[in-house]
Amino acid sequence: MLIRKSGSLASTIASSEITPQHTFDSFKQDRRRFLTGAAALGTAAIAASQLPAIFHPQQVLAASAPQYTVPDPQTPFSKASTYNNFYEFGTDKSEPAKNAHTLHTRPWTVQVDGLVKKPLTLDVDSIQRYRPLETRVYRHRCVEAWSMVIPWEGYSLSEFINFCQPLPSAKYVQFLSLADKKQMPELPGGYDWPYSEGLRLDEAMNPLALLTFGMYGNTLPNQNGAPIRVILPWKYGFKSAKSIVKFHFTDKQPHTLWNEIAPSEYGFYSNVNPTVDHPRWSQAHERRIDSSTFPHSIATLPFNGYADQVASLYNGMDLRKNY
Ligand SMILES: Nc1nc2c(c(=O)[nH]1)N[C@H]1C(S)=C(S)[C@@H](COP(=O)(O)O)O[C@H]1N2
Ligand SMILES: [Mo]
Repeated sequence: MLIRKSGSLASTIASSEITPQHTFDSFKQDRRRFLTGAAALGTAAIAASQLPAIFHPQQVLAASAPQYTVPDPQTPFSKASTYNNFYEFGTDKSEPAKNAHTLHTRPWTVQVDGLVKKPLTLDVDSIQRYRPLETRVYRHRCVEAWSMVIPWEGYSLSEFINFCQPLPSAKYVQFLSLADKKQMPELPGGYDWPYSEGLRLDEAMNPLALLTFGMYGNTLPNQNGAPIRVILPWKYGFKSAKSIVKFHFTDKQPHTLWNEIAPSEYGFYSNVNPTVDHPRWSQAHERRIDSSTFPHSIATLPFNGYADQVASLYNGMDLRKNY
C-alpha cells in the first residue's frame, strides 16, 4: 500500500521548477548587503576617496576559468594606459592620460532604470563588492584596426544584470557614461553627449561580458574608464563604454553615439569581423600596439577569437547587414 507522507507535495513538482532554498536565500542576502552598502553612501564614499588606487583588502581576486584568458603576449601597462580612446578627455590618443586626472571617481553613483522591477541608485563600491573580482586576459580590438591584450579585473555583467531584476519586457541594456563639462573641460563639441552604447540583453548576459573595475591588478586608471566600465571582447572597442553612470533597460534598440554619427561605418552590433571592412579601411588585419611583440601585424579573427563562446548569439542573422 502506498502511504503518502505529509509534506511530500514538492516531489510531485518537476524539480526544474523549484529554486533551491539556499540559492534563493543567499541571493536575498546578497541583495540586502548590496542595498545596505548603497544606503550608507555618504560615509562609505568619504572613506573610499581616501584609499590609494588599489582594491579593498576584503576583495578576493578569484581564479578565472581558462576560456577567459588568452595566452597572447600582454600589452605593457605603460602602453595600455597612455594610448586611449576617451573622447570626453580629448580626441587624440595621448590626451586622456594627460587630462583625465580631473575626473572624480569617488563618490560615484550608478543609476539603474527603465524596465526593471525597481529603479535603483547604487554606490560604485557596493557594486564592486557584490562579487569577487577575477582577472581575465582579453584581446581588445579597436575599430581603427589596432589591438592590445589586457588583463582586466571584474565579474560577469550577467551577475549585475540579474541583481538589477530586469522585467521580462526588457530586451536591451544601454550604458551611459558621465558627461560633465566641469570634470571634462576638453569635452569636444559636435557630439551628442553622453557617450551611449548598448547590447541586446542576451548578448549582455553572455558570461564573456565583463563588468570591469580594474586592470593589471589595480583599479582602472581614469583614462581607461574608472571607476566602472564594461568590456565586450568580441566587439570593437567602442562598444565598451567607460565611466558608466547609468544602466538603462529598454524594449527598443537603444541609441548609441557612434551609430548615430555614422551609421554606415559603425553598426549597432559591431562584432569583430575580418570579412566586413570599414568603408574607409580593411578589418582583415590589426596592428599590435606593443611594438616589441612580433609580428606587428596579425590577422584579425572572427568575433576577435571568441566565436566558440558567442557566435550562437547571431544564428540566422546576416552579419554583413548586421555589422
Ligand atoms: N565614454 C567613452 N567610452 C569609450 C570611448 C569614449 O570615447 N568614451 N572610446 C571607446 C573606444 S573607441 C575604445 S577602442 C575603448 C578604448 O578603451 P581603452 O582606452 O581602455 O583601451 O573605449 C571605448 N569606450
Ligand atoms: Mo575604438
